[in-house]
Amino acid sequence: EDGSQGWLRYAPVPNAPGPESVPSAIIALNATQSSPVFTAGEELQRGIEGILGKRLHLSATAGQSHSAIVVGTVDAYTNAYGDLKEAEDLETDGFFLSATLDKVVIVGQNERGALYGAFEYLSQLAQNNVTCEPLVYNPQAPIRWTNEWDNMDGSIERGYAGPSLFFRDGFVVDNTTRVAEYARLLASIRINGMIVNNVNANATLLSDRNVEGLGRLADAMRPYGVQLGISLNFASPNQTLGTFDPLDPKVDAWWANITNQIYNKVPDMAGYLVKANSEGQPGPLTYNRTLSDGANMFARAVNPHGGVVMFRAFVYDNHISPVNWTNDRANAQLEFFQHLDGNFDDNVVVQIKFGPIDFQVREPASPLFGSLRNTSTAIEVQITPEYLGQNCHLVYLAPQWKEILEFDMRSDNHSSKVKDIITGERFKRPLGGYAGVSGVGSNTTWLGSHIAMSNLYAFGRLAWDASLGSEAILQDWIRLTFGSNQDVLDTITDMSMKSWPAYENYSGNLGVQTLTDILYTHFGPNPASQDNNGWGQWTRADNVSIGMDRTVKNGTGNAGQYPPEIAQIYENLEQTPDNLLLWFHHVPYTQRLKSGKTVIQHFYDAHYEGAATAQTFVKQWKSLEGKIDKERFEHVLFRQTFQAGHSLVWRDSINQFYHNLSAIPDEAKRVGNHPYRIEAESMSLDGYKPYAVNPFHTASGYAAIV
Ligand code: BDP
Repeated sequence: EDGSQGWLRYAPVPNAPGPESVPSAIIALNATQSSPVFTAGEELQRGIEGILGKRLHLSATAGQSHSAIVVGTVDAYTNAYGDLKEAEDLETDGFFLSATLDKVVIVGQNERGALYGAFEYLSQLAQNNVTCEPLVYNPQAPIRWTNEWDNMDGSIERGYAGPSLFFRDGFVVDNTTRVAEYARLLASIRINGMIVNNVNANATLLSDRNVEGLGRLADAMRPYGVQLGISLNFASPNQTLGTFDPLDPKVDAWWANITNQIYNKVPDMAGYLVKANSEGQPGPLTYNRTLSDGANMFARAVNPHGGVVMFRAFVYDNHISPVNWTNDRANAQLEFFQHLDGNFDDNVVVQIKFGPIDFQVREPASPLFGSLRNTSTAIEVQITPEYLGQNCHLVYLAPQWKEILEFDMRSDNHSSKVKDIITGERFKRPLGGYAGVSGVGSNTTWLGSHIAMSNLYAFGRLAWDASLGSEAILQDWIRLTFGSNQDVLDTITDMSMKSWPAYENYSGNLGVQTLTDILYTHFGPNPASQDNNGWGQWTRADNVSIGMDRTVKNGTGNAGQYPPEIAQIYENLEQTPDNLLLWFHHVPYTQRLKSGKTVIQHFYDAHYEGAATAQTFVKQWKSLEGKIDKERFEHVLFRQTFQAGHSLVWRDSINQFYHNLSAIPDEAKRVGNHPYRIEAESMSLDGYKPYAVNPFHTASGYAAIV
């Protein structure tokens, strides 16, 4: 069990009804190999053989549907078998599934939908839970894409699972076997698009050889209905034209031309993703053009081909002065985008990170969701936990995403949940959806950790249906990944559901941000780096008080960027929920929370609680020995042991840092008091010497040994 099959293992199911519980043949109503319906037929054959040990006869001929599993599009099905009344309820990518003992009907609105239906049926079989009732399944959002941050040299930005599946040494790879396997996993969770290269994009992607290569990647993904898209470097035409001004007709023509060339090789390309004027990347502001001028230039180029432009709202200057207390990076998105609402072409979607800063352990929903009414939007989340332990810690993220998706912006004093805004429903937009930064690499586990795959799985499930519960999604994933042993199910559920709160407890509390090293690694504690940096990720901690004052009254005004009902809550110290207190307010360490504790005592206690929870994960996991295959058991145990240790480093360094800063003792007298502990540098060990660690608080006694 090396993880390469993810949740599509098709392992035999104990106590499953016998092979007689499925029909004896499969009819897949399309014989073309690159068609998702053809894939669906093969997948059904493979899956049923694995789960029930029975190899079904597979054909593309619309024979006798009795005693068969029939899979196809509405058109193919009705041609062969006559009308299907549920067909009229199907939306793009949707499917109808009806499973009885002697006949299974899987009909997709399109080819992709048919494949989704096959995967759904297999998932139900693998969980021994086939739904008897015929049902129509439709997606809530049209855009359900992953964003791969893969670089042309084969490295992956914020990826923790080895080199890229797509690129190597500046070029698209030749062997696309694992690209197809990845597309298979994505299709099973109904992801329909994939941006294959980093948002910090390189113009060399557009060379003839690489455009040819993109065609190869798309060919590998097409049988799974996953459309390829690419990130663009805004300044790409500069080398040839000496300019990249989006209003220069020459530049426009350059993009139209290269776009035509790409569509020549990838006729079904999903579209472009653009990071402009952000963290040193070029963009339209370089020429005093607006961001919408920039976005629309690409929109014009892809429009004739039916493509979409995802234009990122993550626009900010990463050299802002920490000295000026009215500066606030959290304000940037609204400042850059609000006045452009309505100026974007119809095939542009503004892609907004879930919070106003950058994937922190706790952020409020980005206020931009509530204020763009005439622009299509998508939410961007990170499946790769850049600030959340980088897959060396277990952090199940669906509960965090759900909090944002369920958040009600109260735009115009009406229900305006983020999940209804991004589907286009709330503001009646034609497009919208989800982008998940995946971090998948060539490691057999895909993400570098078996147990982190719940996040990739949950992303797809929520992008299809945001009303699903985090725990229900998780349990489907556990059953598919580890089997249906009750102890395994209960234990992994318990660990995973406790994991985000635990991480928040031992990292940054009360909305203060994650408190990782901010300058580059984003891993491990470094609260000192959270101030005086140009990145605008500040805690404003001094020796009496902490937190960013984002009120309109005294602070940066960020609270006022929300629609009035929400603005009033965040403006007001008493009404702001404790878990966002320091996001919106600057308060003394002695400020009382709603719980009655002071801010500083909450910090101390939470760090002890969070680290204590991480210790229990090791014991919990060990209790599964023998109930999970050895390979995955050992691998996860290693990671959990690391997390347990690292959570102590987190606990002590954060507590010690604020203890030093505030000089307020811990009521329970734990902080700075570890009589049982012997520092490594106080021991003698041949061949090693003490080494002063930077940042100092990443080692309990300021030193490590090397
Ligand atoms: C930050 C990452 C950086 C990305 C950037 C982005 O640290 O690597 O390039 O976001 O999203 O979180 O563009």
